[in-house]
Parts: sequence; structure tokens; C-alpha cells
Amino acid sequence: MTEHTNNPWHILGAGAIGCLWASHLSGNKRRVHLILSPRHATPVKGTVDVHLKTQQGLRKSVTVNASSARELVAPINNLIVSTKANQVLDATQSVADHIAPGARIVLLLNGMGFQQAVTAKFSHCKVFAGVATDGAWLKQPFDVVQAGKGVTTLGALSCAASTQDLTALLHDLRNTGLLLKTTATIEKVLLEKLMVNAAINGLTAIHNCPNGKLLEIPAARAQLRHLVAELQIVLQASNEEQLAALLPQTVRQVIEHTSQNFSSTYQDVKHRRQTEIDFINGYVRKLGQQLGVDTPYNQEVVAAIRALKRCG
Ligand code: KPL
Repeated sequence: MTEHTNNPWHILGAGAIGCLWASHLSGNKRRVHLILSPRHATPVKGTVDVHLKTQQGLRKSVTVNASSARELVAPINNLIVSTKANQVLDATQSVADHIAPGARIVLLLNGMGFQQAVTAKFSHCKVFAGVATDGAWLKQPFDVVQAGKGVTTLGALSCAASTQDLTALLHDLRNTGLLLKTTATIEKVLLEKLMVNAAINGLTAIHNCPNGKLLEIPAARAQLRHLVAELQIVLQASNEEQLAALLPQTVRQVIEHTSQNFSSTYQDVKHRRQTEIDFINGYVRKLGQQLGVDTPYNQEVVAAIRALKRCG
């Protein structure tokens, strides 16, 4: 048992992953409070029903507490952040006054480039990252479809989070139906996930298709091959030889595993939301610049997604 075991799990961001976790935690006797963006389209009155359709077609519903950040009263001891990468700093800032000293913050979102800023800002908290391979998408608000059941790897981001804290986090999340594991090198896992997202996400939006079709549409297949080769060069320049060597296989496995899923970038473009492309292929581009590696295919993806957004 840890000091935070019985405290509610606040979830900031009611996207697919936020709702997936809300459903698993609440369905397995954890208290959950969804913190909604003030711009959230659906008005809520204290609670919301979160619906989950599992990969096997089973439907489950749970009722969880919900409010905007402004209406929060209780302190936050356990915070899961599942916003978009471009909102993470503003969103965490909006609840900063409620976060108790020593609270646990789990960043559960795609992309890189914001983790350092969050750990610096919340240096009095234990900050973790979770890297999920679940394929999940929102059919409508609070209605999540789990298209591929994946594993979430948890690791400590901040010095304040010790190995014992990581073990305690895993322990407190046991029996929730979420597949979880821990790692001592979360930065490596984040980098690998970044590369997977850089290979898949933008292309699914460009070709307007679920993940699996990237292996079927000839133009998409060719682009995927070039993109993966470029990502391998960036990884090699980062001294991540092993990740680089395995990347083609890793990307293929994720595509096959989530073949029916519509990637988060596809969803963002479809719903005319701001995408995370700057924190995915845009981050790879910056990394390439630092390492002296050209990244034309990643730049092409960033430009194409920006153009798609303009056309709406
Ligand atoms: O992380 C994903 C995403 O869509 O953002 C993958 C793993 C590619 C699943 O679609």
C-alpha cells in the first residue's frame, strides 16, 4: 500500500486513451475523476458515462465523476495526463494549484519534446511516463473503441520518482485489466514509440486509411519504406543501433496489431483538431538537425499534414 493508493485517479483529457483508462480503472473499483477541457463539446453535470467496446465486441459502461479544472475541489494525488501533446503544458498548468506535493503524475501521450518541461515545472511531484501500444479511438465523446489491446510500459521521468515509487504505481494499478509493465529506461521506449508514430500516423492521415492499409496501398507502402529508412538513420546517429535495426519489424508489428485502428493523427485531421505532428515528425526533424541528419521524408509528412489541415 502507498500513501496514494486509495486516492482517486484524476484523468486530464477525455480522448480515446483517457476514456480507455477511465473505463478500466473505474470498472475495477478505483475512484476516477475526469477533468474536461473548458472547450469540451458536451456539457456535464458532475458525472459522465464512459462506454467501451472491446476488441472482442463486448460493451461495458461506467459512470465516473467529471468536471472542468475550475470546478475541482479535492486535491489531486494521482494524475494521468492524456491530453494532446500540444495541450499538455496548458492543461497541467490549469490544475497546478490542485496538485498535492508528492503527487504522482503519469504522462500518457504520444510524442516527445514536452516531458522535460513538465518534470521541471512539477519538480515537487513524482512524474512518470506511460507508453501505450493500444489502438483506441473515440466513436463519439466518452465512447471508446479498443481496436487493439496493447501494453503500457511505465517508467520514471523525474528524479523524484524512485524505483520503489514505480513498483508502487504498478502495484496500485494491478487488477484493472490494463496490461502494464515497467522499465528503468523509459526514454528509450519513448524514442521507439516516437519512431513508430512518425512512421505510421502521418501516412494514415495522408492516405485517409486505417493503419493496416499502409501495407496494402502501393504509394503508402513506398513512403513507409522511405520514412522508416530515414528514421533508422536518425536512430543510428543517436547511437541507438539496436532500435534502428529492429525498427522495420517493430513498425510492421504495430501496424498488423492495430490494423483496424484509425491513428490519432488520422482522427485529429478528420475532426479538424490540431494534430500532434510537430511533436512527432516535427520532433524527428529537430533531432535530425541536432545530429546533422537530413530528414526530407519527415519534413514532407509535416508539410502534408499542415496542408491537409488548411484544406479542412
Ligand atoms: O499510437 C498510435 C496512434 O494512433 O497514435 C498507434 C500505435 C499508431 C495506433 O494507432
